[in-house]
Amino acid sequence: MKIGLLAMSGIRAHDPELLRLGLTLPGFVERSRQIAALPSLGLLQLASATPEGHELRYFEAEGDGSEPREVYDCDLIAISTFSAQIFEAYAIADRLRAAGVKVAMGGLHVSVLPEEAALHADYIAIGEGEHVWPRIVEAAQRGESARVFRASEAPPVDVARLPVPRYDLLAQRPYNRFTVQTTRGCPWRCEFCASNVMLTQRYRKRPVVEIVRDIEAIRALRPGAFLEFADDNTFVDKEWSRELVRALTPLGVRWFTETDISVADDPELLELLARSGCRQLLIGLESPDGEALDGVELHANFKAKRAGGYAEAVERIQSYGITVNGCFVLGLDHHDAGVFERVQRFAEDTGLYEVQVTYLTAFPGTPLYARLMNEGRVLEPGRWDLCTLFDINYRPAKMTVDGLRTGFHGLTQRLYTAEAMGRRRERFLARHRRRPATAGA
Ligand code: B12
Repeated sequence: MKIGLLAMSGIRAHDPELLRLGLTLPGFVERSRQIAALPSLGLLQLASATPEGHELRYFEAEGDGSEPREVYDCDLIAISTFSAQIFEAYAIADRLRAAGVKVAMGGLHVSVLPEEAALHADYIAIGEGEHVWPRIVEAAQRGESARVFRASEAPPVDVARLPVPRYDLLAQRPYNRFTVQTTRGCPWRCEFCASNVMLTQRYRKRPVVEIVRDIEAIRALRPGAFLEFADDNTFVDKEWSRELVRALTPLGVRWFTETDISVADDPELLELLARSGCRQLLIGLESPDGEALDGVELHANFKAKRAGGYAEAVERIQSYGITVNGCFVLGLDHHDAGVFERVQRFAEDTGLYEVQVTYLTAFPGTPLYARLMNEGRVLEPGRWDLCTLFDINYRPAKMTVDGLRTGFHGLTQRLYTAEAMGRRRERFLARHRRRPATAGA
């Protein structure tokens, strides 16, 4: 069969005022441009699990949500889904099926809403795809009727034995940033998190040699490529982390990842990170105040417990010359209209190199979504296109929707001007006397 892998890349947001601001705020635009162009690792991973004897091609949907014409030459198209673009993905799937092309869908969104997806696709995958994908390919080849495939009904995916993702399928495309996965899952359960934790219950680390193998495959294809780890939380196991970072150092790669604040607890790891080509650590601080974080992480109240030490931890990490991108979720239940000022002050006082602000968002399948639905606080249930992190899809507890929006706009205007960014950079240099290695470099 001719099999097409269709990625829906790019950034999504609808709020017109924020979009207007985005066009004029350097900090916002820069990061969006960098990340918008990432390929779909999920699909490349499926490609490497495809049974022999099929012709494989990788496609990207266009920015306007339309599909390239060549997808209609395929017998089967695999689409990977996030909530924000799900309606575009369904529309493409409907057109493909009307033209007689079989459609398989998987990924975060359809894994939590398979019944909805079944209205648009022939085959739906729930959970990790490596073991169900070959079954889907066989079903399509035999012309089997539509059905749902659950990862839980196949043997568990062993992340210690993943084949190299088929990066080679991207050879003709102008990517210069690639994703590599080093871990799956996260030990924490933040109420709002709609990430890999939805697909896998346990936190799993890959063998360092295999991660290096994957990076070598990228380097062979595109020497000098920038790497982003597609992890939820990379440095949970500090011993394994040190082993990983030691192995990355001689490769001379530039890379970026997401982790939790406990990375600050390990001076040896920080020293290794500083020499490893790590350009930036993105850390979900979520809120400057511990009170607002109480109960947000459902297993051990991790975030609330650590919040008191945030400032010191950020200072320690950055003192090694590693820039921190501190992420804040605006609109938590304890957040009142003073939160915008508090986030800005925190960023100023701690000397955070970079700040990312997004709205609290009720993603389908999350504990937050269930709670807010129960409380009647989800605005327009089913409007998955609002799940962008830059649009509001729920009623905040201590602010109006408009208050949250206006405060957020004001904060972005203050955080992302060229002057504010320059100030953060200068302060980093002055305090740490090291040239920051940035994620864009
Ligand atoms: C890299 C990345 C991106 C890249 C994606 C590139 C791409 N085309 O895939 C870019 C920068 C484009 C991106 C954009 C956005 N992202 Co993003 N992104 C990530 C990130 C960091 C890693 C994703 C990844 O590669 N995972 C690793 C792969 C191996 O896993 P996977 O994709 O889930 O695939 C596995 C299974 O799902 C399954 N599978 C997947 N697809 C299919 C298809 C079939 C047919 C089958 C059988 C199986 C299958 O098999 C795979 C292997 O097991 C995650 C956070 C994270 N740590 O996961 C956020 C994340 C996915 N992003 C998120 C969001 C919100 C966005 C944006 C809306 C942000 C914005 N405002 O624009 C946009 C969405 C735009 C869009 N086009 O839809 C959310 C999504 C939540 C949700 N439920 O939808 C996440 C989880 C971050 C978060 N915690 O909020 N993102």
